[in-house]
Amino acid sequence: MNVKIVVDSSSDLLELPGVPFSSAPLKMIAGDKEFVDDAALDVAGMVGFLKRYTDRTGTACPSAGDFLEAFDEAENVFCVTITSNLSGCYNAAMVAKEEYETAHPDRKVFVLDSLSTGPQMVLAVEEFVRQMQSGADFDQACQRVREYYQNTRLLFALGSLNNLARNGRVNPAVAKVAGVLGIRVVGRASDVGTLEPLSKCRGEKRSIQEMRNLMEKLGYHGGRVRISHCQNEAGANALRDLILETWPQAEITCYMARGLVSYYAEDQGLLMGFEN
Ligand code: X90
Repeated sequence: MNVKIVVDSSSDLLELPGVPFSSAPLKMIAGDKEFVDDAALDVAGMVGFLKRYTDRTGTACPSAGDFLEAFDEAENVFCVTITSNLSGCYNAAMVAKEEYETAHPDRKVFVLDSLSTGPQMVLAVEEFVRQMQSGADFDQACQRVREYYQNTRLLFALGSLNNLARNGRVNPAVAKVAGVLGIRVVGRASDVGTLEPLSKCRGEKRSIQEMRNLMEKLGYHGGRVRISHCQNEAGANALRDLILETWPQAEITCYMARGLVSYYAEDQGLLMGFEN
């Protein structure tokens, strides 16, 4: 059976060694300049450019056609998208699924609305790979990922919510709090896939401590953790080390966010997906 995994670029994944895989890129737009969130994107260069750019900027999700292209000629496609509450990705993927299945009645596309983004999407993809490797068939694997996914969460710590507010993704009043120098808004992806601020922390050290405390409150007990950071490797590593103090067996990886997450999480932002 020929199975392919398709995500959008908010997952921060560029490839999956040994597994047929595609990422449909979102785009960041500043005037007539377009940054395509693919492997060729110079993320640090984009972040630097946007810091100096004072006009309006925005993002755009991939089209149904982009998803169709990503499905390629796979018999079965496992697809995960960023929350449908903040982006058109899920919608585009569902339109592509309809078209694909109509054109090829013997093929199947499963689309998971992550109600989240970044590292929580990574956890879903990794679980799907484990299921396929353990011999589950496609439908079983999709079903098990759905169950597994219910016991995963996303927490974030952001120093600025400017781009989120300016693009209508969070309430401007919430964004104002984060705009105060040195304040990080710590929050989570809500059950309906929106940003849910939980606390305001002064300084990175406190926000990392708060993320660790919140994950425990949310039922974390030593499972997998994925941390993506925007130009903040030190912060990601500090969070990892703090988690390991209490849960030395935890399996944790840290990595740099790609374009879309960097655009919205902004400089120093941290996102953490974990099993609870
Ligand atoms: O379609 C588009 O143009 C993309 C819009 C994406 C908007 C949200 C991106 C959020 C990125 C910020 C912190 C974590 C948020 C949790 C989401 C439920 C990262």
